[in-house]
Amino acid sequence: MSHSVVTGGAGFIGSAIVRALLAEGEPRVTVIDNLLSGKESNLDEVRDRVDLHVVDIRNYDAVAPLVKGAARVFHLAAIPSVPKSILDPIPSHDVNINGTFEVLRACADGKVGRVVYAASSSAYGDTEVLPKTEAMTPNPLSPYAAQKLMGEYYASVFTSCFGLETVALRYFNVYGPRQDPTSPYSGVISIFMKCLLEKSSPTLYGDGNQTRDFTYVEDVAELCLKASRAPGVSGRMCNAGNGNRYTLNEVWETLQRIEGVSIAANYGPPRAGDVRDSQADTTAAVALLGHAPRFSLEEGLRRTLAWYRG
Ligand code: UD2
Repeated sequence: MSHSVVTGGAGFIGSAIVRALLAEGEPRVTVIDNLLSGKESNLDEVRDRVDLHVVDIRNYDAVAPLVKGAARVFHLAAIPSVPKSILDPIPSHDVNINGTFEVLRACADGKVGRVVYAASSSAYGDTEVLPKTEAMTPNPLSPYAAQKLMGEYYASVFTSCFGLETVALRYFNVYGPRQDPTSPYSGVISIFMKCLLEKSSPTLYGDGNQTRDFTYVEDVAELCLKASRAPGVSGRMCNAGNGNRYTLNEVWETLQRIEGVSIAANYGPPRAGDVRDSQADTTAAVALLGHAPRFSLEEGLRRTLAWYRG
């Protein structure tokens, strides 16, 4: 067997990786997802070429046979969200750390070719210097950031101690079609999309001048595939961002301009655990993995808006 597996493959980013794998020529893709936040409908267009297993990643006995002998495993299954991890840290600790450990253990035991792990830019926390480079000392500001960082460390330890090839990619605020806007923990751009179409005001936490390196989901999926086959990178961590940064105010203004509306935002207190500024240095990803993001923020926002409208 030399199949590809995506944990969290029914999620917004995971399903983009599934579609990218199939577009690249994989005949079928195995998806592991407990459908807690993932949705089978995210796989609608490719459902006949996906083997979906509704399995929790903490269940080693269920995961092990599914990853055994896989050429590559993309590990995205997680409980995301900085604020959710502060309000209720136990579930995300269990899934993001213990679940990741079980996936890595199953992959090592099953002689998987390579694991690509979805790490998070939140590991950097607040830094005086921008853009953020991989050599910077991590400074997690929330349980979620600490959990995702632990996953990176475990991936690298599985490489050095157990011979499992791994690459960790620190995602920088990924957005795009299929991101679920319905929870208070949803990504800010999905919330903006919902507000724009409902003609309601979003609430910006703080002054709205915090910055993010918003990265279009297809660019991240493409980079994940590159990371799964690049030579000489096992055990490494790389930024997976676009390389830009925009304030929330700028993003909301851009969306209003695209839509031709004027809707003032509301402002609320800053959010606990929030990072102030975030921007990826993409030098390593370009040099080591051939990263070549294709979507400007405006183009990504236009495509995302078109999807939500549909
Ligand atoms: C973090 C990580 C990101 C990813 C994500 C997963 C950083 C810099 N980024 O994203 O890489 O791992 O977690 O969940 O740590 N906001 C509002 N109004 C809203 C919602 C959000 O103002 O209705 C603000 C929020 O306070 C923050 C920004 O928008 O300053 C982005 O928030 P987010 O929840 O979309 O993502 P973030 O940055 O926590």
